[in-house]
Amino acid sequence: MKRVFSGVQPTGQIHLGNYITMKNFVKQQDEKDCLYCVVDMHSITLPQDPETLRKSIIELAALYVAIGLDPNKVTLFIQSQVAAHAELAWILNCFSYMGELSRMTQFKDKSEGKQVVTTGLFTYPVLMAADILLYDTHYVPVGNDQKQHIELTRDIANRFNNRFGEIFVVPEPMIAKVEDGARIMSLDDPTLKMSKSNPNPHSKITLLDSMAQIKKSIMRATTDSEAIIKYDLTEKAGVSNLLTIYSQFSGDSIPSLVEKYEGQGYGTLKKDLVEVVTAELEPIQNKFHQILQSGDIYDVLKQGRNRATEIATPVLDRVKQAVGFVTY
Ligand code: LTN
Repeated sequence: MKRVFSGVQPTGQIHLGNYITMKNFVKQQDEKDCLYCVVDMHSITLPQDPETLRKSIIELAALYVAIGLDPNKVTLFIQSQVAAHAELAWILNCFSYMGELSRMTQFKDKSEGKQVVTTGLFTYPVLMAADILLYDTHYVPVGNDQKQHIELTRDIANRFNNRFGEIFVVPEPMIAKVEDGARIMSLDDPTLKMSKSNPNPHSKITLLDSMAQIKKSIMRATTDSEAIIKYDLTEKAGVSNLLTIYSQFSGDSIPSLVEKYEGQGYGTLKKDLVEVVTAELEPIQNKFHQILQSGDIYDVLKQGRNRATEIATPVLDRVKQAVGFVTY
C-alpha cells in the first residue's frame, strides 16, 4: 500500500486555500496508508504565544477529524510527540547545503525585512524533509507553495541514497488540481494569495468564521465594474477567484458556472457562493465543537503517536546505521 504523509502548521486559522489542500487529504484515506501531522515544531520557527500555540495544536487536530479524516483509517499525530523527527532533522542538516536552503522562496519571504532571523527558520525545510522521509512516504499532498520544499526533500534523499545506498524512498508531491493552476486569492485584493498572515479579516474565509462573517467577506469581495461574469485571471482576478472557490466547493466546472451565471450580476453569484460555502462549513464547525467537547481527540492523538513511532523507529535506525552510529 502506498504511503501518504502531510502536515499543517497549528498557527493562525485554516483558510479556504489550506482547506482545499486538506480536502485532498480526505480523498486519500481509503486507498492509501495516510499519516497526517500537526507540525508544531515548524510553528516555533516564528515567535508564538505558548498558550495560543497549545490551544491551536488541539484545535487543528480536531479540525482534521471534522473535515472528514477518519481516525480509524488514518494516523493523526503531533510532530513534537515523536522524537524521531528532531533526530532525523539533525542528521539531514548535516547533508543539506547553505546554498540550497538560501534559495528557498518561503525562507526569503518570511525573513525579508526581519531584524532577527533564527536558524530554525532557515533549516525549516530540512525538518520538513525529515517529516516526510521518516515514513517511507510515496506521496505528499501539499499546496503549490510547497513544491520547492518537496523538490529539496527529493534532492536530499537522492544525495543520501547516492552516498549510502537505498536508504530513503524518494517522495512525490501531490498537488490538488485547481483550474489552470489558479490559487485561492485574497477577497479584498485578488492580486495577493489568500494568507493566514493578512491582518484584514475580510481578506480570507477561515473554517471557523461565523456564518455572518463569511457572508460579509464574500459580499464585499473586490470584483470590477464591468458586471460580466467571465473567467480571466489577469483581467478579472476578483470574479475569477470567486468562480474558483465556487467550483472547489460545488464540484461544478468553471465553464459550467460561467454559463450558469451568464447575464447575471455579481450580486447573484456572491449570494449563491455564500450558500455553497456556508452549507459545507456549518456541519464541519458543529463536528469540530463536538469533538473538542468530548475530549476524544487526546485518545486519537495517542494512538496516532504510537503508530507513527512504530513506523519511524526502524527507518531512523536504518539511517543511524548508514551514517555510522551505533545501534543496538
Ligand atoms: N511546510 C508546510 C507544512 C509541513 C509539511 C510537512 C507539509 C511541514 N512538514 C511535511 C507536508 C509534508 C506548510 O507550511 N504548508
